[in-house]
Amino acid sequence: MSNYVSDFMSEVIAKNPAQPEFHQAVHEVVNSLAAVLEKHPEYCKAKILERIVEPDRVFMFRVPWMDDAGEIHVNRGYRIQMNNAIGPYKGGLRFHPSVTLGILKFLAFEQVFKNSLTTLPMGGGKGGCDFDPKGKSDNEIMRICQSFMGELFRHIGPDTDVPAGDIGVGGREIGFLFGTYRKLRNEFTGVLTGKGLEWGGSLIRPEATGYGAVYFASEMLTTRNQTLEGKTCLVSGSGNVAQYTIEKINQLGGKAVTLSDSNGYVYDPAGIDGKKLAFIMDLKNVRRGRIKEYADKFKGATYTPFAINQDHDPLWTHKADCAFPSATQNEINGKDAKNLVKNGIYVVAEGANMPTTAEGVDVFIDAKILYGPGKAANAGGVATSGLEMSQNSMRLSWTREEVDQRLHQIMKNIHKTCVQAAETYGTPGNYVNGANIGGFLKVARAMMEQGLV
Ligand code: NDP
Ligand code: 2IT
Repeated sequence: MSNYVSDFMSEVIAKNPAQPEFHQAVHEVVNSLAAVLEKHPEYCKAKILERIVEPDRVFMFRVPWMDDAGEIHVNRGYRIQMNNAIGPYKGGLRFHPSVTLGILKFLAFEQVFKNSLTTLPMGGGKGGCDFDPKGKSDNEIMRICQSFMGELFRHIGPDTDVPAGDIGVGGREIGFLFGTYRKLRNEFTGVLTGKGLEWGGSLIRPEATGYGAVYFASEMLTTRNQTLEGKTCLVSGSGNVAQYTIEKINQLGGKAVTLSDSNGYVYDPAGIDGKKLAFIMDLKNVRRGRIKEYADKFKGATYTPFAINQDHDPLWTHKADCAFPSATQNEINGKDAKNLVKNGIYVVAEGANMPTTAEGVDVFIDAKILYGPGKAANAGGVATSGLEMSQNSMRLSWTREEVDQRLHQIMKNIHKTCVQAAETYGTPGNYVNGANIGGFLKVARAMMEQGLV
C-alpha cells in the first residue's frame, strides 16, 4: 500500500506542477486512506482517488477593474468545481494577492471532505481572485466584485454551485456579488451564502466558523473529561474566524490572549474580554485598520511585528492550554508545533484551512495531543451555509437559537464521526485520519453508486 501511495503522489505531483499546497493536502488525505483502500480494493479498481484529485472543471478568467483615480487594473479570477457527487458545489471565495490555481485547488480539495463531514448534501468547490483588498475604498471593492461576478454568474446557481466568503470576502463583498448576480440573471435566489439578514442570510452564519471551532475543541476536551472553563487560548488572525472564536471562548469561560494580522501579533495576558473584542470588531470590520492599534489602546498588551524570513512564529511561543490557528495556511511549521507542545498546549482546533505544515502535524500526532484538523474543526462555517441554503429553499428563516443548536449538534456529530472512523481503522485518537476517512467514505460510496462519470 505504501508503494501505491508514493506512486500515486508522484503522478499527482507530475500532473500538477508548482502546486505545493495542493500536493500537501492530497498527500495528507491519501496517507490517511491506506487502511481504507486495503479494506476496499474496489475503490482502487474504480480509480476513486485518481478521479477525486481531478477537478470536475476549473474556470479561470480576467477580472478588469478601474480604481478611484481612473487607473485600470487586471486581476485573475477562478472557480474550481471539484466534486459534486453528494450535492451542489459549495465553498468560499478568497480575495488575496497570494491566490493561485494551486492554493484554490488545495482549498477545493479540502472542502470536498469537509462538506461531506457536515452531514449536509454539499459537494466541494472554491474560488477567488488575486486582488489585494487592503487599502481599497468601498467603491473599488464594489467594482472588483461586479467585474468578478460579471463572469462567475455563468457558472454558478442555487442547484449548481453556491459560493460564500473566505479570506478577504465578508458580508460587504457578498452583498456586491449578490447584487450583480441578481441583476445579470434577473433571479433572487440562494446562490451565495453569508448574505445579509434582510435578503436571505442566516442568523449565526457570521459566527459559525469560530463558534464551531470552539465547539469542536470542547468535544475533544470531553474525551478527557475536561471543559474549556479556565483554559488559556492562543488565537491567530483577527478576521471573521478569529473574532467569533474569541467570543465563544469567552462565553465558555476560557481566556484568549493573542491575535494577529499579517504584520504582527498582540499578546494580552489579561485576556481579550468582550469590551476589547468589540474594539477589534470595529477596528477590523468597520475602520479596516491594523491590529497594532490594540496595543496602543489597551495597557498591558504588547505588539510584536513579524520579522521577514522568521523561522518560527513568536505567537506560538506563549504558555497556554489551547491553540486556535485562524489566519491562513501553513502558519504553524514544525518548529512552531514543537514550541506549542513544549509550552503546554494540548488542544489545537484549526479555524483556518491547513494552517499546520506536514511536519507540524507529525509533531502533534506524535505528542498525542487533541489535534482537530481544519476540515473537521472549521466545518461549522460551511455547515451553517448549508443551513442558510435550506432556509432559502423553504423561504423561511430560523431563530438564532435554532441555528446555533443545529450548528452545535453538527459539530458534535463531526467529532463523533472522526473518533469512530479513527478507531475503526486502527488509529484511535487520530483526528487527522478520522476526518479524512470519515469525509472520504461518503463521497467514495456516492461515486461508486453513480458510475464512471
Ligand atoms: P478574514 O479575511 O476575515 O481574516 C483573515 C485574517 O488572517 C486576517 O487577520 C489576516 O490578516 C490574516 N491573514 C490572511 N492571510 C494571511 C497571511 N498570508 N499571513 C498572515 N496573516 C494572514 O478571513 P477569515 O477569518 O474568514 O479566514 C481565516 C481562515 O479561516 C482562512 O484560512 C479561511 O480559509 C478559513 N476559514 C474561513 C471560513 C469562513 O467562514 N470565513 C470557514 C472555514 C475556514 P491581514 O488583515 O493582515 O490580511
Ligand atoms: O473554508 C470554508 O469552509 C469556507 N470558507 C466557508 C465556505 C462556505 O461555503 O460557507
